[in-house]
Formats: sequence, C-alpha cells, structure tokens
Amino acid sequence: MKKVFALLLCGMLLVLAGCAKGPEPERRLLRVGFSQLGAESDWRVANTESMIQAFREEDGYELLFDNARQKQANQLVAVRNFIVQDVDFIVIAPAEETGWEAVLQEAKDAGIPVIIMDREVAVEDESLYLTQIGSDFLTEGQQAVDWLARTLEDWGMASESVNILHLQGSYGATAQILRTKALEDAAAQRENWTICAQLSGDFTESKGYEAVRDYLKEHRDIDVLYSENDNMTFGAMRALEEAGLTYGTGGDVTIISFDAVRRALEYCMAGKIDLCVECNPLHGPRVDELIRQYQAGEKIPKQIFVEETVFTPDTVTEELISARLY
Ligand code: GYE
Repeated sequence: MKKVFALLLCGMLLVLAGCAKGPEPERRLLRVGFSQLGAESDWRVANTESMIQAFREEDGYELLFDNARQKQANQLVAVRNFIVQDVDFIVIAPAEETGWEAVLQEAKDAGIPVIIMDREVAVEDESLYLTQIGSDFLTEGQQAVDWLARTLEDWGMASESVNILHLQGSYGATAQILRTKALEDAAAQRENWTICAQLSGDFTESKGYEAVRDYLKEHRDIDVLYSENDNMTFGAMRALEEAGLTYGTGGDVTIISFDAVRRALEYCMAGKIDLCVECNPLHGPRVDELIRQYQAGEKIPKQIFVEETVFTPDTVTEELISARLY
C-alpha cells in the first residue's frame, strides 16, 4: 500500500512539475526571403555577411537566402519561390534595373512587402515595393569627377588633355548607370577630357584584368583609370604592371576606384590608388530596422541613401583600416 501511495505521489509531483514549466511558448520567426544577385566582389560578400548577421534566429528571423550568380533570371525564380513559400518579407538586391514589374506585382498580389536593397528597380508603379535602401551612386560618381578636376588643377594640368580609361560594371545595374553618367557628364563639359575607351569588367577582378590587359596590347596613352569597383581595379592594376605602366602617386596612371573595401584602402594608403570612393555594403541592420518599423506601423520613406565619403592616400590611416568591417 505504501508503495502504491509513493508511486501516486511521484506521479502527481511529475504532473505538477510539468504544469509549472508549461509547454514552451511558440515563438514565431519572421520569414525573410533574400535574393542576392551574386558574389562578384568583396563589396557583395560583405553585403551578404551583413544580411546573414542581421537576420539570425535569435533575433526572431528565419532567413531564406538565394545567390543568383549575377543572373536576373535566377532572381526571378528565387522571388517566385519565396512567394510560393509565403514568406513574410522579400528583400531583393537587383542585378539590373529593368524587368521587375511582373514578379513584383505577384509579390504585391500575395500581400508580401518587398524591400529593394543596394541597386534600384525601374518600375512605374512605386507601390510595387515598400522602399529602396542603398547608395547615392550619382553623388559617388560626382565626388570622383570633382576630385579629379580639383587634382588636375592642383597639378597645374587643368587645361592639358587627359585620357580616361573607363572600366564599367555590369551593364544595366544602377551602380554602373549612375557612376557612368557622372563621368560622361563631366567629360562632356570639358573639352580636354577624353574617355579613350569604355570596357566592361562586370564588377569582377578577372574580367577587369582581361579587359584592361587586352586594351593595353594596342594602347598605352592613359592618364586616368576610372574603375567602377575595387575588384575590377585590382585586376586592372595587375594588367598595368604586366604592361610596364606605373600607377598611383607619381605614376603614369591616376587611379579612381569605387567601394573602398579594406584591400583598396590598403593600396590607397600605400599610394597605389589615388582616390577611393566609399560605397557602404552594411545594409543588414538597416533592413532589419525597416522591417521592425513597418511591423510597428511606422511610415517608411520610399528611398533611403546611406552616408558615404572619399579617401585619398593622405586621409587613410591604419586605425581606419583596422576598424573597417569590410
Ligand atoms: O560597387 C560592386 C558590386 O551595386 C554597389 O556591386 C553595388 C556594386 C559594388 O559588385 O562592387
């Protein structure tokens, strides 16, 4: 009898213990589908990392990530998959500006808010996306050409003829379109600035290298390299070296490069790159913040630009480089 009583008591205690603890409350994770356009550059890798860090499970998110390998067609498939999976938000870093209407309409019809990150989409109906957050690429380009004009003046070369080799990023991407526009506008305003060639390096080191290497087989009269991202610049630097041309401070070719990733800043500090125009890839926390604001019913601006600056060999320091997250 004692045994039965002890067993009953045990059972009751176990039930009570179970009740006190209660079932784990179900914490619903916000499901975010992120269509990243590729992994073509140091900038892009830092951008992906920033998103992964910002959308962790412990912060209440489930991140569905897709790398489109620089093909918009892959992005369209990824976004449609996110819609089928009924995610709560979609984030797109678009490879190019055009061709988004249909898929954005599908997301809208499914009631899924879309955040456009980094580059822009060219759609008439702005209600197809919640907001766009990225860089002011035209201002970046204008900062670059203004610096060049000032520098040529300082060197007493303001009216001498200047040959500019223009290395372009992937055609149709906002970063390419607007950095190109800034240079073309500036060259059109100055009779002595000549864009001697426009080569595509698709924002990658290998294509930047190949394009400049091939160009240098026939031409050597270059004063300035205007390269629309750091990775293409790294490739171009190798091609210039192989062709026996010097660059940077006191060299044959003055180099202007966009992004200002750590490796470029190191070259800048060493006088190998004359101007680094900053482009900030750390959008993860910003997109997280936007989602929280939206959830709280706050008004979200339609376009958000991040603050950026420029660096020259005399403004880059060891401290700046070691504090850099990308
Ligand atoms: O400059 C380049 C990357 O769209 C800002 O894309 C981005 C550009 C960046 O591949 O490195």
